Amino acid sequence: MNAEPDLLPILLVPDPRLRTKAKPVAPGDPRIPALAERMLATMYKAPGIGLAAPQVGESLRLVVVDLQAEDRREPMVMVNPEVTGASRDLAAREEGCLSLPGHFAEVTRPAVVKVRWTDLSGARREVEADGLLAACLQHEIDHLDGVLFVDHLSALKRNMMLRKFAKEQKAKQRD
Ligand code: K1U
Ligand code: ZN
Repeated sequence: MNAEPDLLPILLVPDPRLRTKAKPVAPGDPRIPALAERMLATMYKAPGIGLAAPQVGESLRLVVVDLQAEDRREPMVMVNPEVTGASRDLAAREEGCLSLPGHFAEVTRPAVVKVRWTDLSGARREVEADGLLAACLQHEIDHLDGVLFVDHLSALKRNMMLRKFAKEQKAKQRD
C-alpha cells in the first residue's frame, strides 16, 4: 500500500523567502526525489500546474510541472532548469500564482523558449516550449530567481494587486 506524501505549506506574498535567489541542487542530492514527490502532491491538491521549491520554503533550484488533466497525469520534475533560448516573438497570457491565490493578470513573455534541466535519473533534458507550457516554465524559473508574475506588470497594476491581496489576508486573519 502506497502512503500519500505529506503536503507542504505554500508560502504567500509577501514572504521574503519568495524574493530570494534559490541555490543550485548538487548532483545526487538525496533529498530531491522525496521533496519532488511532496511538491507534486501539493501542486495537484492546490490545484496548480506548476510549483517551485522556494514556494514551499526550500531554497533549491527545483521545479515540478504538470499541464495534463487528473486522469492522464504527466509530471515533470526539473532539477536546475534554465532558459537557454527565447523567441523575439512575445505572447500575452493570463497567469495565476499559488503564492498569490485568487489573483490573475495578463503577462507578456517570449512566446517560445528552450529550457534545459536535469531529471531525477540524472539525465540532461531539453524542451522547446510554446503556449501554456512556455508561460508556466518561465513563471516557475522566475520563482527560482525571486521574481513573481506581478513583477512583469506595470507598477500601478502590481501595487493594486498586492494591496488588495494584503487586505484580503488581513480580513482572513480577523475572521
Ligand atoms: O507557480 C505557481 O504559482 C503555479 C501557477 C503556475 C502558472 C499558472 C498559469 C500560468 C503560468 C504559471 C499555477 O498553477 S496557478 C493555478 C492555475 O493556473 C491552474 C489551476 C488549476 C487548473 C489549471 C490552472
Ligand atoms: Zn507562482
